[in-house]
Amino acid sequence: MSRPQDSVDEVLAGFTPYPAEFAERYRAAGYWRGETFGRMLRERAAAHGERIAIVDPGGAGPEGTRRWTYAELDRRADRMAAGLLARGIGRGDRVVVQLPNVAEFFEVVFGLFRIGALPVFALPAHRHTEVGHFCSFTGAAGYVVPAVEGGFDYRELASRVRAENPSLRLVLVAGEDAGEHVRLADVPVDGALPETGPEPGDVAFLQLSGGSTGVPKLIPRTHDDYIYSLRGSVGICGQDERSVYLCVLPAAHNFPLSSPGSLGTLYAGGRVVLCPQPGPETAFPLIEREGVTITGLVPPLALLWLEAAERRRAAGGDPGLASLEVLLVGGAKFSEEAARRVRPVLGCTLQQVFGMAEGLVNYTRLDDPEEVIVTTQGRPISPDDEVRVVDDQDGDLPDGTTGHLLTRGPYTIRGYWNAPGHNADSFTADGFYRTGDLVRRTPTGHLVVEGRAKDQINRGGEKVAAEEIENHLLAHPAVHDAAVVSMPDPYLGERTCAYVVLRDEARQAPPKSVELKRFVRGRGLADYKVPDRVEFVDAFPATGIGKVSKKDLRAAIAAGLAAAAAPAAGSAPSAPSVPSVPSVPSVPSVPPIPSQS
Ligand code: AMP
Ligand code: DBH
Repeated sequence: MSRPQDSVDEVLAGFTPYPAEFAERYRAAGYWRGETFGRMLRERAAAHGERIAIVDPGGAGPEGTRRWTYAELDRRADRMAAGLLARGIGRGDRVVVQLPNVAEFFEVVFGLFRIGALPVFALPAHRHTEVGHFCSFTGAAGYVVPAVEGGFDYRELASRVRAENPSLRLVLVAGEDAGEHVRLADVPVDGALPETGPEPGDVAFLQLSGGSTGVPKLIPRTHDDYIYSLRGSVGICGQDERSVYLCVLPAAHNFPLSSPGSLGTLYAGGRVVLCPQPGPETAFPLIEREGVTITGLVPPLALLWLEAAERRRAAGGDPGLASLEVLLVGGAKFSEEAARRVRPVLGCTLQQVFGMAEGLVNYTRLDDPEEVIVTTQGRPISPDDEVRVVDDQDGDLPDGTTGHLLTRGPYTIRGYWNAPGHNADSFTADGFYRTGDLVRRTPTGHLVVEGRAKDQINRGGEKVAAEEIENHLLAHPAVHDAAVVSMPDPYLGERTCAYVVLRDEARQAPPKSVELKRFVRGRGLADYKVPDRVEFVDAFPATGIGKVSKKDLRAAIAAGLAAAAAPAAGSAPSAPSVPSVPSVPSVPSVPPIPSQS
């Protein structure tokens, strides 16, 4: 068992600090005010003790609803903190938190904040491969799960992960039957907490990157920097203690956590209502019953909500959204056409948000002209967010020209946690984060997301790193090579298409697409990462220097889908099934990379 000081040192060793002159500047400007999450909750409890902080509707109608006041959340966080300490979790320890949208999420996270242990924010969709990586890579001491959720038994996953990770001392289960693990409800105790909590400049938690590499990278965020982004977000989104935020997306994701999200809402002294299911049939009645004023959605969900509201109106009903003032949409590009429908159909103001767990968050402002709201992805929170739009050689481009977005600022990390190799690629020498996004800046300083240079598929806000999936496909005995690309999709924006070259020996009895999908799922990956489509080709098209041309692969699948969707002349307009996409022209062999001489 590592002693607390070792854990603190380990966290520090993986952390790239803000250079001193920047830290001083951010403090002098009043961005970093020396707050910590533990003290923030204490202060809110002192100011708003009897106000409701968290509403958890549970599964079973209004009578099952739990309502925690600020005073109660504060007391629960203290008792959880004391209980965790008593069970050997201490300052600097990493604890993987994989909870659905339940009140316990906040009890655990604030309990951890209070003792300076670091939540590692896993998503409910993550499975053995991802969770195993988070635990081993962070040397996690604890892991917190629900019992069974969405038909999946997280206790079994935890048993397996625990057997493989000697660092894992404590598995906590939010549920009645913890199996061989410890019931979360048995942890809280009355007990003294250390006099000195974490410092404002300490890493508060590790957030996940959607990533573009083989395994997800971890993002260290400090109390100072994250709380500044909350304060900025709360102001921009017009939140105060009257705000009621509906947490629809998985609570641990950076968007619903902080933009302005549940933590921003608590910062403002408002009320967080947890939505157990994201669909309109669950969300609309909750909005009406709880008087929800603000929520955040990814584009595919926003489309679902728009359709549901339109349908109810068309049937002479009322969707019951009168209390809703602001709808944030982000995580992936929201089409202008859909954006235009938000105000007339949902009766609220759209706020586009283009953010990243690494830091920078852009919002359209509530008082921006409607044209700006529907055609841009917003502008940065802070006057000290430095935004550069550059060409392939890092040369600055004029406004209006599309280029790579680089950013540096008071809440953008200077490095991934414990990843010197990736950091050399992902940050410039002077500390700008290479977002991998292609953007254009308008004369008003708003950004328009035009595309992506990183090797990632954005599946309706859920990010899939191509390399990660390619590695899993390559593990299949019949697969010689794999290239995963995006294909257009009217609902999710993009889906994943895996191009596969089979080994010669496998060509006589080639595997079916479904078999490869099943194989990837069987490797213990989140469901959203399983390729939506598999295409077999003899070889990949190559770029001039012999790399796989993903651009050509994307064009081929897009053209194939468009041809399949377009009614052939003289035939019936509906195409019942998508015929197979013409395979990419095969290149005889990949030319060698020219030598540097
Ligand atoms: P992550 O780094 O995993 O937190 O994912 C952040 C990425 O999501 C950004 O770098 C963008 O690629 C994408 N993203 C987030 N919001 C938007 C948006 N409103 N429009 C387009 N892309 C977005
Ligand atoms: O996609 C994201 O990661 C994201 C989107 C909107 C985000 O991190 C955020 C707002 O803070």
